Amino acid sequence: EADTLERDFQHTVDADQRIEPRDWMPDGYRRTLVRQIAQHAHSEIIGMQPEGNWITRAPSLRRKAILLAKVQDEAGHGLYLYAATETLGAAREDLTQKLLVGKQKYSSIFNYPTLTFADVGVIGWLVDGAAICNQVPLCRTSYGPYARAMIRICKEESFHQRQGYELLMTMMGGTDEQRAMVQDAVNRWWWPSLMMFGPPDDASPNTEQSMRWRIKRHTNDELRQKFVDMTVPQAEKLGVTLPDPELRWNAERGHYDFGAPDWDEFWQVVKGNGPCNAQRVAHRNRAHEEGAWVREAAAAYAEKRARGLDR
Ligand code: FAQ
Repeated sequence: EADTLERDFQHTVDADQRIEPRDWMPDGYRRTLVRQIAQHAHSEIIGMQPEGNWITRAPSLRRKAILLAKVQDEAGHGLYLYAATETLGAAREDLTQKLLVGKQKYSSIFNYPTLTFADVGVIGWLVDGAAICNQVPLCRTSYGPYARAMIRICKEESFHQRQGYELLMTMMGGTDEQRAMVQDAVNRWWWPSLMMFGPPDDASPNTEQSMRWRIKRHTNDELRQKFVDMTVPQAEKLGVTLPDPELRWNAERGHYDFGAPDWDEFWQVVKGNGPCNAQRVAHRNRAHEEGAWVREAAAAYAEKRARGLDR
């Protein structure tokens, strides 16, 4: 009987139909989804820190309002994604705990510092750009609640990407010093952005099975290539140089050739040894402790309401 269930499941997936929370699914499929979606949710929540660092120092009221709204959107994305894991039977408290003690990962990209305001623009342009490349195909992922969450998230991400690009365009039209700030930020964020897509396919243990289950719709290297192809013309228009001497158009392939990121650095960051890993996790722990009274008050209120005492 288990065989029939598994066969029917794969049939549904192969027919490009969605798997819904009450459908039978293999344990490995459920585990992989909880892993990937939780990691994605944690990335949104930790990802609030690098840009949050600049909210109090934004150069104008307009830039401050925009940045506040973007960072709030990221909190929202984290919440929808945690809700998607709950449909798989995960408990949000448990996932939060695993993030706080370093047992679950979040994206490597958020372990790099934001040194100037140009970093805010470059995060919008490159980091949100990479996020969109990776996430648009996830709107067609086989698990229904994840696919549906991705539709709204992608709409907001493309708005974020445009605000980053517009910020950079404005800075590039400014002084020499501002242009140098943008170039410096691009130099620092380019390679980490390429690493967001994960290890090369031949070093990616999860890709093959995730493709068969149609959780992932493209491999890590396919999406990285797509990102490079999309970004090079944007860099030219902006007037910045991407820091890769091997980057050039390959007419035969119809794609840009590009150099390899430093994969040792990537694994170091993933293992917790990046420039800001300790700071990011410590900050999240502090925020969690400082928010304890809010959780207690909300739980007390919910209990009171359940007993009908608020009326
Ligand atoms: N960082 O076998 P694979 C955002 C881990 S966008 C850290 O290839 P998989 C928006 C991987 O987990 C960022 N760890 O794994 C935003 C696995 O370890 P595990 C979030 C990484 O899952 C913008 C191991 O390496 N986006 O937040 C990374 O098939 C601006 C082997 O790798 C998503 O999460 C990495 N870069 O493919 C917010 C998208 N790459 O778990 C604020 C959804 C790999 O076995 C500001 N996720 N690892 O212990 C995915 O598409 C996939 O999970 C991949 C990795 C492509 C990231």
